[in-house]
Amino acid sequence: MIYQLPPLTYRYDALEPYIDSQTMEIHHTKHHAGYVNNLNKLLEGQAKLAERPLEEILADISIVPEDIRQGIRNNGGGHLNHSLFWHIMGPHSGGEPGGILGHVIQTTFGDFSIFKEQFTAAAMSRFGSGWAWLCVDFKGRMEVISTPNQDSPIMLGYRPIVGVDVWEHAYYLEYQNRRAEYLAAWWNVVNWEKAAEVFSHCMDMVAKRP
Ligand code: MN3
Repeated sequence: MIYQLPPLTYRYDALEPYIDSQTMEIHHTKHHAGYVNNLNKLLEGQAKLAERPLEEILADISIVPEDIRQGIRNNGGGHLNHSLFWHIMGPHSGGEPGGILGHVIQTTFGDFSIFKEQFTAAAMSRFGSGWAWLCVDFKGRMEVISTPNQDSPIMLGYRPIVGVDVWEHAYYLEYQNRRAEYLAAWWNVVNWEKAAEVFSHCMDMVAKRP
């Protein structure tokens, strides 16, 4: 499969003042595009591997030939992680999720504010580059986790619902080293309706698992 950079469904300046336009544009057209291009290069001449869904490859990275394994891990993870990141953000967003997603967050963590604290703590304590995630495990249980570099939660047996990029390229232009400020602002661009669709899809996948 030839991977393509997914277009954003909103403008680069749509997340202002929380995430600035220049950061969005560089992040999408340079960083994410770079992962996609590298992934396609790595898969050249790997017809059998390339026909498997990326999720499946990352779920069992040992199937990847050793000489391209780390590259697939970094660039395949980077592609999946960013695709979800753009999808669950948007203008006129923030607040708290309603519906089943809101209910499950409440029953899992006690309260939305406790979830938010745990998620922020996971994002703050990630040393160097990586991500914080709200995930479900193979039984559909909700959990907050963090991954280094571009590792995908899929590599650990989770399905990601919401993730925040804490690589410095995600916030340095606007917030410099102030990750806490970026995270505080980021909650305002989380599109919980989109997250609810992702959650529903994840729970369908969990239900279909033998
Ligand atoms: Mn990034």
